Amino acid sequence: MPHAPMPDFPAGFRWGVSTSAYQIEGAADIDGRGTSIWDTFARSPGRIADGSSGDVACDHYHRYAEDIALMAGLGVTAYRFSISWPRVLPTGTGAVNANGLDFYERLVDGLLGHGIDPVATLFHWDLPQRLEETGGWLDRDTAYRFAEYADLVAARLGDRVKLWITLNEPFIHMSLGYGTGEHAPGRTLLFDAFPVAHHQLLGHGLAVDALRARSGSPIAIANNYSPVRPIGSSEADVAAAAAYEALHNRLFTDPLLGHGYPAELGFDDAVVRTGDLDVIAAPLDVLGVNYYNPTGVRAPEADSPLPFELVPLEGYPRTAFDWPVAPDGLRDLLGWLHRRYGAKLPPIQITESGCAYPDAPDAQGRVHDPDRIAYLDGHLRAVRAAMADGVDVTGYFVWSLLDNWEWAEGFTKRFGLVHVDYPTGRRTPKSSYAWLREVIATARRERAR
Ligand code: IFM
Repeated sequence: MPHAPMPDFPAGFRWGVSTSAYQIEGAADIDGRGTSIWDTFARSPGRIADGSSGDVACDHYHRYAEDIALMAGLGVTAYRFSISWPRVLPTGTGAVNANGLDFYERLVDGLLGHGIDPVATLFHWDLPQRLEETGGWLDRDTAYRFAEYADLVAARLGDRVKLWITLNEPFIHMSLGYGTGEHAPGRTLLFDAFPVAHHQLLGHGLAVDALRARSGSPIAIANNYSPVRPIGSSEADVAAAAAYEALHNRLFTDPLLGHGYPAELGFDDAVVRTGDLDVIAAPLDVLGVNYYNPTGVRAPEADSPLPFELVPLEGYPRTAFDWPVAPDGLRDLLGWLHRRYGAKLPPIQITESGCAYPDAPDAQGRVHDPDRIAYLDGHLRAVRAAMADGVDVTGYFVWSLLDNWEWAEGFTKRFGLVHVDYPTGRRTPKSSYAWLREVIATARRERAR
């Protein structure tokens, strides 16, 4: 087992695990939940690698108490989950499903009863299908519906949720959902998907206002970042790397932190109305950073529709997703955010960090996942090193508590600290769970001294 003793983390550092509603809850047609774009997408032939859906997933809707007990056993101080918009508002707007709000209230109260801070994400990609039928995030109106939904949730839970996260990875939702069509709702607009970026950000800004009016708790957004590694040093390669940097790492963060949209992307910004950028730049208390891997980029072929080409990075171990394991990328990324945004950068929490491996029980029913231990060890050290470099990082959430339904990959990718046997729902903590429990216990003991 690794490794040298983990460097100390300061008192108050938040130790957490993350999940999202559609990936774990199941209960898709139960207690009045409406249909989301992911129900529709997953039920369409050929969309999901193993033909599965999140209809049952980890059945967390019924097993949430068992999952809270697993978190308590792990010793985390926070749990990041997402609220399913169609479970609360089945058609996205209008009539409220009381059962939906009741479920999240039971979850939140159960967490608080175990001393675990509830961290609630309001949108983790499961848009109500009825809103997709009126244009989804291509339609400005969806931003206003999102703010109403935020207001409704905060009216019920605003006194108990300890950190709000408006959107999860709006870049991924825009690019895979509306750009390339690999995710729901399956649109293939490429660069014409820009209105989706703007309307998500507008929804975020409007939701920040609604949340502030109802809740004294801090507010964040969780962005996905990937440090860019230029492949080649020609002028064209450097320009390609800068274009990808602007798209992946700056498109959302620049306007959130008051810089407006990166001009070099040359988007048609006809959808941006006077005052929108001020709404979007509403002060944030925390920046959520989801990090998985760096990206290699070089100049595209002459006939490419894109201003860059993505290239696999050599020389790193790889996860089951074939993503390079590169903790140095996390330290670089945190340093880049710190340098680029300076005083405008709020404290950071790593809202997702994790890896998929094909973990399976051995003959004794134990699940050994040494690669995940090495992954988490490396990434925690990278966070600590960035903090020593001067970056204000106040928490780290592992993706994920449980093996779960991994979007277009279905059940084929396991990210959990806890193994899930999908046919029975049985949970088995992996060796990474025991390892992390020790890390957290040691850190919390140290800070109690
Ligand atoms: O499972 C996803 C999660 O929903 C969003 N961030 C990346 C994870 C792993 O792909």
